Amino acid sequence: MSRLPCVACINDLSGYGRCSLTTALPVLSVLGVQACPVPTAVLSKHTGLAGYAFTDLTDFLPAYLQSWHDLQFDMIYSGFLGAEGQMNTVRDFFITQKKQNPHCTVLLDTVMGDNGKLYDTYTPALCRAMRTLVSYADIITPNVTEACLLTDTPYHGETLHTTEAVTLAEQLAALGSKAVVITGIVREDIICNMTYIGGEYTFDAVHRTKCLFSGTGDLFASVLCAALARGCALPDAVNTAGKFLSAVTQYTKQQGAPAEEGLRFEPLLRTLEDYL
Ligand code: PXL
Repeated sequence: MSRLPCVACINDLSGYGRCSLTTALPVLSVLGVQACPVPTAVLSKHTGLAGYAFTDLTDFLPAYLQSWHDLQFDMIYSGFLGAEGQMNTVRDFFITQKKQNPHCTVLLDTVMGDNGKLYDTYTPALCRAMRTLVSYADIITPNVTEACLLTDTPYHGETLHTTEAVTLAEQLAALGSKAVVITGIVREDIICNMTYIGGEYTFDAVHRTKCLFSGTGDLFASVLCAALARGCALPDAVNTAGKFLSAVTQYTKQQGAPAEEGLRFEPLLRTLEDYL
């Protein structure tokens, strides 16, 4: 009996605002990948929207993942973490899954902030813990803000020259991840996503809309994850994610949607397979 690729998705559940699990689950499903959610926190809406209610699920996480000890995943996709105390539980899950299945790929989206600022619930201790988690990952997908935070590099905007991007990628790889994808590097009229593996780098350029919608990184990482789970090579998966994000961002801008409501990916979801 053939089986579908199966991914454990460690992320928060935000009721409103199109980010984290509400983005990951439909994207993986539409590409025929089984998505198994591991909620790290429940929020009524994402932290960029005023007055959100938040429950951290740190205490529930060990029992949740322990109950999966007999399951094997092709990939683990980890995103927003609710608190510093979750790091060891998540790390142990990476380790036990890799022991059971050496081919299990860990995609760590190092969600911490954007535009030079930390997200509301992220503390310096949580950022330090994220840095430790990087050493257990196969692929990390920091944006420019997160790449700077992880490497203690002063942040001076989303524009990076090639030499700066390569230096950041080298420093990130030195933290222990096999591959690094730095997302959202700004270059006048284009946005570049840089893939760095084994000392080699490629830049993948897409159209820049100059609008920053909430959950953009989550949509990018979710498409990347689904493409990888279906067997795409990393540079191809980055290309697919970049092209789809560009189309969705242009569509959302045309619709005049408020940035904090997130990307209107729903009407384009059924076209996602065409970008592979
Ligand atoms: O898009 C990243 C993200 C994920 N989860 C929550 C967030 C954010 C960004 O604001 O608030 C809860």
